[in-house]
Amino acid sequence: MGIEKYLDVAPEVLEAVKNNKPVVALESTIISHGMPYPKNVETALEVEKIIRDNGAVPATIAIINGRLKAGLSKDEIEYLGKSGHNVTKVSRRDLPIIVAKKMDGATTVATTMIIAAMAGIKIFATGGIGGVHRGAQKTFDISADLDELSMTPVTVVCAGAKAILDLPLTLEYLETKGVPVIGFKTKELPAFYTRKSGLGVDYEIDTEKELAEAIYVKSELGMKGGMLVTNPIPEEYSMDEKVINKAIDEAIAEAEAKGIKGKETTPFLLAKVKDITGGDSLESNIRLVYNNAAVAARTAVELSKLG
Ligand code: PSU
Ligand code: MN
Repeated sequence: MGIEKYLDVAPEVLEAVKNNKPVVALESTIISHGMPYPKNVETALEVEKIIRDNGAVPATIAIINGRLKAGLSKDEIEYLGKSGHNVTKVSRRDLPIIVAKKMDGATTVATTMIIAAMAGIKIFATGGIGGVHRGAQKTFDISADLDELSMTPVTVVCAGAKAILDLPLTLEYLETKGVPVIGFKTKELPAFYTRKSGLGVDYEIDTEKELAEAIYVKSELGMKGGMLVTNPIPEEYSMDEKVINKAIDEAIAEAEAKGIKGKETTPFLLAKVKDITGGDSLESNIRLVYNNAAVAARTAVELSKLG
């Protein structure tokens, strides 16, 4: 009995993986919990198109009726986008329960990595990852995404981490866990809506070919875990630092006042920041995801050449 008992890989994705052709995984919590309908669905479909335009096959990942899915249909993406917060946000700890109960689930970065690895996919594009939350010294709120990066061999291309997190502590945690943090064409950790955070990354890599070489070597060495590629938002879409930081501070204060905790925290903060900035942050968010999808697809193309 193999993993097929639980996992459905779309035919196109299966064919590509078997023949070492480029594939890029995509998460679904960003669709259900990260953006409002219908922009979330439009974005998810456009991201798939960008991946194709850059020479790779997209595999959006989710759980439908308890089946792990690598590669969704348009209807399934539409369904997750429309369901929004009514669909369960599934991180590592939730996965077996949702499968056993034959429920639907939107996969976080952590769970998308798990399912991508099961399907043989090595690269994954998203917007932002979870991290060490501000105040984690007291709350212990550290996203399962970080431990997953230390365990599961999938490279995640993101735009850095949102300042809703404690960025210095997030970098420290990744260092402790042995996760390489790479700046794509930058020495500085990008802060999602803005290109700069004032914090250095471990390494700057300037081409997709060199990214692919690093991924290839890690896998040849049999080292567990993935890598984090941080790709700054294009200049023309980046936000004013003061505006976004003020919105984040307000959102965090409201979350504290309302006693928001656990898995609700990240979706709450994302929605609040969007409301406070009158939708400007959503436009930036969409543009940086497109940018990450293109880099991930081109890296997947280079990786497939290495064998
Ligand atoms: N950060 C974003 N957008 C997102 C998320 C994070 O800028 O959509 C989502 C991702 O799915 C990520 C998850 O894996 O939130 C992290 O949630 P938590 O902090 O509860 O682990
Ligand atoms: Mn958390």
